[in-house]
Amino acid sequence: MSNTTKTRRDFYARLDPGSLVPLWERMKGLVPPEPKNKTQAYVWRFDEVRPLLLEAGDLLTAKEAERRVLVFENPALQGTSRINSTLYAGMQLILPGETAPAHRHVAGALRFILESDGGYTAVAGERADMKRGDLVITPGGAWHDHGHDGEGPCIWIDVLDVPLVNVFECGFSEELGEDQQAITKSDGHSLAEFGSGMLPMTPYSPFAETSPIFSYPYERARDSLLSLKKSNEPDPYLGYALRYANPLDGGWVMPMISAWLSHLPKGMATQPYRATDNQGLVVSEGSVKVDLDGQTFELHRNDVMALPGWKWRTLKASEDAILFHFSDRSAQEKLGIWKEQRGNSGAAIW
Ligand code: GTQ
Repeated sequence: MSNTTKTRRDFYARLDPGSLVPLWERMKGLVPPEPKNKTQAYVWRFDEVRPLLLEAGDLLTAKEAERRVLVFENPALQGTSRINSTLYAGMQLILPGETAPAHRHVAGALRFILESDGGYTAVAGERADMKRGDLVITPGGAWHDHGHDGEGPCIWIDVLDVPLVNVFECGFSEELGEDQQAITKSDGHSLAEFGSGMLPMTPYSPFAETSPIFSYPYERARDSLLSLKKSNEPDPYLGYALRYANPLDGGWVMPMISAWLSHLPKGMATQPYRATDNQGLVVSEGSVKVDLDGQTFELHRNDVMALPGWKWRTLKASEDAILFHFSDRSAQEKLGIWKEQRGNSGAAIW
């Protein structure tokens, strides 16, 4: 060891008891020249997860579990309950006659329904049926419970901004003490009031920064998405895409989670694209090949994939595909830090 090194080491050792560290030893890690994302690209196959979730259905009731969910924990983020660096996701099961009791938390949630015949969720006094492909959101702070009046298992994907809330260490949660909250509004009320292209004469925001519409039915979303084909060319980087919007400000559906749908017609291959948001996707229809930094993943109906931010990606549809996407883009945009790059031409992005 050279004398300089030894002198420096001795100096650092004397800083330590005073809770001081020399920035110059940390600088590169602290302020990286470009994003280094810890998330591992990973696929959860529906065919493998579903039987395990049904097994959990035999082991305990939804009420006992409070929420009977298998958490998608990214293999590179073990112990953190995160699907990627900033978001929580899991697959939830409710069986006929069960309820997941009413509770509320600061974290916001979205749910993308995979399988349901008679499942429903109640949010802030309104009930919404859950049907395959519907997006149902639970704004932070809103009471919510889930139930099932129908047949067969009801299965959906949960995405929550819990990790971000916990970075700020401002999470609260509370149980109502009842299986179900009181229903005070008619079914479809929020969609009628805010989601028909019209708005109340005196706009108000029942859920602060989150969209006042809490159920976005698949049928409508899918029709809109596929209608684009009649008059538009697909975006070469994204395919045909529409995002779930907050009608009050035109922004994303939730303040910390973005959600959108894309459609890739059979044979379409997207051009190289990358963005800083931590993403996930669910295959709603068809099959798709995702190439991420040279690694290829084949995804089929209901498979779920974690996508790290800032890695080059292309998508190829082996058959007509509809994908549900979620990410922390909404939070990044609000904080002014989101960036994207379309095409790897080497052009500077900032
Ligand atoms: O349905 O309220 O996957 O509170 C994790 C936490 C679902 C829910 C989750 C939750 C919920």
